Amino acid sequence: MKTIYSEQHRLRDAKTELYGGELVQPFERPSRADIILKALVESGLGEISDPDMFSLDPVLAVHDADFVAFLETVWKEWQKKGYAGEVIANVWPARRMQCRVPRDIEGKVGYYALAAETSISEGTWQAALAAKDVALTGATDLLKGDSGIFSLCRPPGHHAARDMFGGYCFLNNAAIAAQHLCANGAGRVAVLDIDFHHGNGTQDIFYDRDDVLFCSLHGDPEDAFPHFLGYADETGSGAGIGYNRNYPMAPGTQFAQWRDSLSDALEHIGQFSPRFLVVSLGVDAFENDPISFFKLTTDDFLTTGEMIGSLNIPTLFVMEGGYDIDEIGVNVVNVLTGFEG
Ligand code: 5XA
Ligand code: ZN
Repeated sequence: MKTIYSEQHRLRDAKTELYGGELVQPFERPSRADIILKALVESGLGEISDPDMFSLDPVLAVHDADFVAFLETVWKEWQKKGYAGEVIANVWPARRMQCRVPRDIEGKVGYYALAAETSISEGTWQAALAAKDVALTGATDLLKGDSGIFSLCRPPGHHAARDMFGGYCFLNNAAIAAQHLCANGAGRVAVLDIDFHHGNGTQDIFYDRDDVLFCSLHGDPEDAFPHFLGYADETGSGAGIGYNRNYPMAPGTQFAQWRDSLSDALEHIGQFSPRFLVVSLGVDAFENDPISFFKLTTDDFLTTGEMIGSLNIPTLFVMEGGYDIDEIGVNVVNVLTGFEG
């Protein structure tokens, strides 16, 4: 299987994450991609290619134009205001307040942020742009006839909604790729999100669509980020009713139960009969992940890949989360190896 990878991911190198009331080194750090790449090379899974460059048009097909302009300029505006640290949201349009975009950069950050853990620093926008190129190049390869591609995106994307960033995500790489497939004649596309966290951004983007099926396996939002989306009763709206499926699971969930949810999602995807499948590939369901609470083992990721491969649908894997640095490489390689059969 070919991997698409860009060195530009290094430009996303924030120094701070708000975690447990402290500013800590971000869990989402450049070494994640380095270790995945090393494991891919050692596995001999396939060639590693640079991405092609794409315009902003495929981004604007799923994201709000003012939001994109905000991401592009926020770091400069923050510095112009004289702030010394990284961009961190500290105010929101909470209940019974006005949901409008203020002139001041602090207000804008609060308007567009869905969480405060995600600092923005110099280079974040450039890295996010490169990650969308990595995803779009993978999608283009699928359109040319490849049966499986891995887009090693960093920063991740599945929390980025039409007009919100957070959860380490800025542009929704998987959604941009899925929409690009649709726009290029794919017809029906399914997105399967197996990251530990609910893909609230992807759900948000496709919620009223019947040509994109979204299925997500994740920690119950009662107990896990993003807390305010990802419940089982969110099934779509308008034409999209029935095209959104959430599988929230409790703390301590083991593979037997997780596999049942995956089987159900795959059966549903099979019935939908999409021309392409996009997998939001997070490996933070791993038992040793420092910020998650599922109990999947390294071997379980191999089975996961085999199960996804059994659908026999051309598939684009888009990298999302996973923070056990020691095992992130082997866990990703196992999913892709299992898929290849
Ligand atoms: O998939 N999303 C993540 O791994 C990021 C979660 C951020 C929690 N504050
Ligand atoms: Zn995650």
